[in-house]
Amino acid sequence: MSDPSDDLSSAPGYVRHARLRHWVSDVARLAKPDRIVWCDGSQAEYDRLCAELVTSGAFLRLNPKLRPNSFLARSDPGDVARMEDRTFICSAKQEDAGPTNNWIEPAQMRATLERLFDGCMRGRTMYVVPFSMGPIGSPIAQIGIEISDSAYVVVSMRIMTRMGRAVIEQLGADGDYVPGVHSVGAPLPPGQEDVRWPCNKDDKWIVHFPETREIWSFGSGYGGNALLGKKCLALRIASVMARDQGWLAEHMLILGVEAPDGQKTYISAGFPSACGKTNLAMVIPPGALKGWKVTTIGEDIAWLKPGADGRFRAINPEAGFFGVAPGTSVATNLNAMKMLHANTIFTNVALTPEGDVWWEGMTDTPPARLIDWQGKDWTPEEGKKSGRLAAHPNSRFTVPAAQCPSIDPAWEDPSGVPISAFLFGGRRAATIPLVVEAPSWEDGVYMAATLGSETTAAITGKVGVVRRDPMAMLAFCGYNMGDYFGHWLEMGRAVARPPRMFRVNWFRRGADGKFIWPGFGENMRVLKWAVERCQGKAGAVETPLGLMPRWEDLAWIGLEEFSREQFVELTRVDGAAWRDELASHDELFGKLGDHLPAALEQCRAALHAQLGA
Ligand code: SAT
Ligand code: MN
Repeated sequence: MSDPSDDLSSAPGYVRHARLRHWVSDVARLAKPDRIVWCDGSQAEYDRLCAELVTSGAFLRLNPKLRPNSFLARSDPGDVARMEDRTFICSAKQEDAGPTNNWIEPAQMRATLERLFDGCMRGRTMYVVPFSMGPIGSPIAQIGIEISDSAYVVVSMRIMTRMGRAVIEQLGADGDYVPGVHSVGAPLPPGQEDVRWPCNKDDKWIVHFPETREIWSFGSGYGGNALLGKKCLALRIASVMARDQGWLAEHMLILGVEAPDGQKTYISAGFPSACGKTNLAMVIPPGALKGWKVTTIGEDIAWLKPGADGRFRAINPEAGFFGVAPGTSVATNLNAMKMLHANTIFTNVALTPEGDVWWEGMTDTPPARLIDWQGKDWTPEEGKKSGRLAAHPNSRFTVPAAQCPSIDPAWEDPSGVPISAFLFGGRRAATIPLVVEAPSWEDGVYMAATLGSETTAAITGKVGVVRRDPMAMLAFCGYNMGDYFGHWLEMGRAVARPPRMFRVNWFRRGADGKFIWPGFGENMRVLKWAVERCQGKAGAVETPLGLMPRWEDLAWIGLEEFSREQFVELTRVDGAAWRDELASHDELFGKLGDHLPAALEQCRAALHAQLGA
């Protein structure tokens, strides 16, 4: 076999970028694939790759009558979520990665990568995937090139990003791009049949070099580990660019709220993975709130730049949604259910005998018979007995954003939408009230910096323990968390009209252990209050934590069964619990040393005093 890396002309004629061609052949020389394919992003290429994945057994074509042009992929049971303990920020100085990131000295890491990637694509195809995060040509967008030996990654990237030839043309002869190299880390010896989901069982690495803006990912084919445009580029690398260039790259949804008078307010909201960002981004207001409408711009990531009008302008850098399937139903997220009608890749959900998909929470009663996410027979009775779930709790759908019924007409506006409010929330069974507005930008940054959440299945590790997840960026901030807080403080001064800041908690539980707040569509009541606060229309009361709505400040029409007593329980500030809460803020802040901005120390001292703690 000839060595494809010797042949620089493997690049199509439209690739005029010499540096890019050289980088691709350098990677090929190291990884030694059997062949190189430059992806053009066409529908024909997507269809061909999906057909190949069906033939190889990696994809199952769903019943075209029920779910046209859609597929089911089942991953290796050891490769089902992001792996934070295998994620590294390899800045030149450890201090720049900070205490919240894993760090390895760059030269040492490069030596490890050389060893791992040497020959890792043998027997496989090396795909070159040009992609744009953000509308191609937008002043807020960034271009990346992902090299991957996974066709699953290629078809997923075509949904999640603007991918293909148009991006190469935008790059021209010398445009800047973020290079990312991804391998499943499973070379295929000649004559050996491939497995359904190749990955490396022993070795997984998700590596970032922030100074040189490079990404290397080895061993996993799943989600944010492998689709390098998402958490790796759009958050970890972009957060560093944003620090250097004066903007924000955040783990936030973007939604539009239209009031009955037609006035539109855009809100960006940060929640940790699997805390309902997708549901909130597509929320359908309760019918009783006549004339209120919500539109969707993004459901995971927001890039925000100070605009000429003195406000942050936000874009969703992605073009698709990689959402958590379990819990999604016509009751919890009708827009999502509609958007998944076709052209969707499902990963690790269950399969019905009719050739459609199912997951826990999709319907109240599960189908009588299913094939579970690992391809085994499953019945509700057996599932109940063994506790075995039909769909993996971090099973996902990958779907074009344009299919979302609530997609905002401006979602691809290259200049972004103006943001009036930031919301931050986590999953907290106790202590944190329904909603608090920060009295100042500094207080808001403090609130966001001390965000805590119970961990979910979106990451490997223990589920349900509270951890500090500042701005929902713990796993995604590509530099020192203390410096990141400083950057946030500074960005509030970089715009004439900084957004108002709110902290929310949909997940508080009562004495009976049940959620107090009905959540989902009813969250609209909180959005409405936030919007009316921005417009100077809604009232609030000062509390030791900040500004909170009184009962009469929220709209209750259509939710008459929710009592004042429940509202009191939902918004109660429990002094003893807050003393513990503040102590746990110390835990995080203590780690940051002299990188912790003094303004946040002052906020904490003020809060101590307010609470009499
Ligand atoms: O990082 S993923 O894209 O796998 C999903 C998430 O954790 O939000
Ligand atoms: Mn996310």
